Amino acid sequence: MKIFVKVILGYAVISTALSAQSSCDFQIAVGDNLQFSQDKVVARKACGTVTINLKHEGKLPKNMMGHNWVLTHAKDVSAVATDGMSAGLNNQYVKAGDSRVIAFSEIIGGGEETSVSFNIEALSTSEDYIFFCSFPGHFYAMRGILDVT
Ligand SMILES: [Cu+2]
Repeated sequence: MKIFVKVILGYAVISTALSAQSSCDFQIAVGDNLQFSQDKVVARKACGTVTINLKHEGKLPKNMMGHNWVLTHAKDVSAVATDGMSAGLNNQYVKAGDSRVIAFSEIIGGGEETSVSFNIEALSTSEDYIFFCSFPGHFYAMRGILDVT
């Protein structure tokens, strides 16, 4: 009986880990350079809500090497990043009320973490979505694809 309980518990732990991984929750790391730890996120509409956990593993403060996670349609990246530049750090380098922005996190510096959740049901499986960092000058290098399935 004891063994049986252990097996059941073990299975529950493993299946919880697998479902968390496969995945409506994503871990993305950044550092003191212009790079996300992954350049592609594949997320399922069935998730309903998707959460991006962003962790800055570097040392530099956010006014020097800040990073965030901003999601737009591919066609809007440059315009949103340009408008974000003049919005300033206090606005997370995102223009206030920018309707082209699907989701964005705050800007974080070394040692900090943040997360952003968004509804994926409204997104289309046939469109191209890009995530990028809107810190001035970063969006050229810091970007990746959000693939909606
Ligand atoms: Cu950045």
